[in-house]
Amino acid sequence: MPYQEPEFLPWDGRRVPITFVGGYLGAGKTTAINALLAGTDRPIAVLVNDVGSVNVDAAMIRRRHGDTIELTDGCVCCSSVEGFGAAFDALRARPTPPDHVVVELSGVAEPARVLPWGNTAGFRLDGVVVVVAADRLVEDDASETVRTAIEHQITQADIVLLTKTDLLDAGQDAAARARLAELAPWTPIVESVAAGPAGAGTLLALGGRRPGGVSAVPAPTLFDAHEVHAVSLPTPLRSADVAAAVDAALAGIDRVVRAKGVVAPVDGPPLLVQVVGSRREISALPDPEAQPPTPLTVITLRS
Ligand SMILES: Nc1nc2c(ncn2[C@@H]2O[C@H](COP(=O)(O)OP(=O)(O)OP(=O)(O)O)[C@@H](O)[C@H]2O)c(=O)[nH]1
Ligand SMILES: [Mg+2]
Ligand SMILES: [Zn+2]
Repeated sequence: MPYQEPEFLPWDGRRVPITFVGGYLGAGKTTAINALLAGTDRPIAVLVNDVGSVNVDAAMIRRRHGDTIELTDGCVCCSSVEGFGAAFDALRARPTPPDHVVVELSGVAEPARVLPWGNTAGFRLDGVVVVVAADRLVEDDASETVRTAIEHQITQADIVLLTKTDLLDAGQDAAARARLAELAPWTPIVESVAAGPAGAGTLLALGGRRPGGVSAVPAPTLFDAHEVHAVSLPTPLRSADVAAAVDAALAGIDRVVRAKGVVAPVDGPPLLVQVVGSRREISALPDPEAQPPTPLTVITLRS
């Protein structure tokens, strides 16, 4: 059944601004949103869309920020529209509105496709932040799909948040910025270092989407170009063996662009596993009690 927009406006007609945060898989959206939330005590509601059946990101954000709603198992711009509608209904049912709503889109979302939701009853669109990982802009062997996806997303941004410049040398850094300037010459760029206390103001007060930014709503092609798998690691597993087990599990899977999950070794606290391209990060969870283990959500490119 198609989503039915309510006819009444909640909160005496007040409209709560919405910021969409898009950007390709693993670009740093969750990291940036957590930094932004840490830098403000305004009541902000966060909607988190993760394509896997387990919403690792919502748990990561919720641990530090109570007001988090998860949208799981599909991309809100292509296949989880009802979940999106239900989340807005739940917000509208509150007696007091949040100050602002931040939506983390899935890494395969086309931000332009969700823009109409920005003006659903009780809300108004504040803007679209697209998170762009600098290292992706200068990848020599980037797949055509990934390159096109990122370029598409960049053209839909009101503001670009550039991350991972710390991974580049001076020459690569200059090349990444030149590429970005070419792709989005009129789009303001802020950096992840500024996404903390100062960044909250910058990112959350775009003041309404710039008119004319997007001329057509693109077809949802990115989601179809990707495949989502749930991969369980062998058990029991010792902490020292987690990295090797992740490598072994991923070695058997072609064209992995992203993997993440929470692993519970038998001899230590749970570990957060993050894989972006060829880069791997295994870290302790800040508050291990709060999160049960999950299979690895592995996203691959379809060939
Ligand atoms: N070096 C570096 N790593 C970063 C930066 N920002 C994020 N990361 C790392 O990149 C990985 C992915 O970060 P997330 O914030 O989960 O990225 P995301 O865009 O939310 O990922 P998905 O929601 O799965 O698409 C994690 O291992 C982060 O620690 C950055 O500025 N520099
Ligand atoms: Mg995320
Ligand atoms: Zn989508």
